[in-house]
Amino acid sequence: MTTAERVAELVRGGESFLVCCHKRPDADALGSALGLRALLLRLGKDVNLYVPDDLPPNLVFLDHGEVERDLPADKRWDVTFVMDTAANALLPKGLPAEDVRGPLVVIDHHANHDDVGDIVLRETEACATGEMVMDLAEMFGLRPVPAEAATPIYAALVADTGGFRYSTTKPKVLRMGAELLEQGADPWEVAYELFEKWQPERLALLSAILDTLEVECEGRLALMTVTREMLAKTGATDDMVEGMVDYGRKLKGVEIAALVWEFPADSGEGLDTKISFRSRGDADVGVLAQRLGGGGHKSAAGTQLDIDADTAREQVRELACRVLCGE
Ligand SMILES: [Mn+2]
Repeated sequence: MTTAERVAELVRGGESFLVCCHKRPDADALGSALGLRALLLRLGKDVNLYVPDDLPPNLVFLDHGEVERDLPADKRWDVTFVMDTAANALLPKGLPAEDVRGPLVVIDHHANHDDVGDIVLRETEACATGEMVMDLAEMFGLRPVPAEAATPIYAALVADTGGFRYSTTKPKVLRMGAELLEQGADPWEVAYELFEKWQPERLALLSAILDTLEVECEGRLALMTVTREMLAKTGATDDMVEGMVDYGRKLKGVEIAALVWEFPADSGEGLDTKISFRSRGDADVGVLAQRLGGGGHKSAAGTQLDIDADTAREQVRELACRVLCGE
């Protein structure tokens, strides 16, 4: 039996399901979770969609009251799904113990991952976890997908393909996009909510970040920094940093862009440094991030270090130059 068939069997045999996604959800995590919830409801199942974190402002449009911030007490689930999650550290907080939640089924598309989950359905070729939800819908005989699944799954595909631009945008993905539009997704609404609709503080932050841009390695590496001071000065919030690293990659000739981001430490004391990587071509930033204790995809990855931003920037510079130039 394939893993997909095993998952289908668990769905057919179960009655109550808990669906969640990784910490600090992005559009693919939340969209694929909402999509799976809609499918399970169509199959007559009982579903709770649990996301304890605040939704970033650009994803609020996806939630029409489906998302539960707290779990009902005294309830048990036959199976728990965690969407788009590649690492134990990214499991949502407050996930119930195994005797309450049942087996943990991970649906994911990250090539770099640890051993999270009891049953792992992972398609590293999929452009998004949302694409895998479309394949599950097919198995359940739910294609075309129900209207209530269309917008969240469409958002998942659009976000993880950078607006159907990345090389993961296979013909199959565009056919799925077409189906989702036919089922009611509004392409401009989704694109505007996900990528535009910037507050003035965010544009001011972009301007400040661009002031920190340095190009190294004969124009192949772009380095940028966000400090707490820059956030305070511009009035921007941490979720506005999302996507800023892409600006480094826009520069002609840049193969790797890195954004070094001062971030309140997980311990609650002092500052950590998050690093986001983007790659344009052959360079594998997933491997680069892994060497710094993180992970991700070949073209988009990240890590978190408990050192200051300047030291982190130096480490990134050294490591990325070695990857690019073999020095
Ligand atoms: Mn994803």
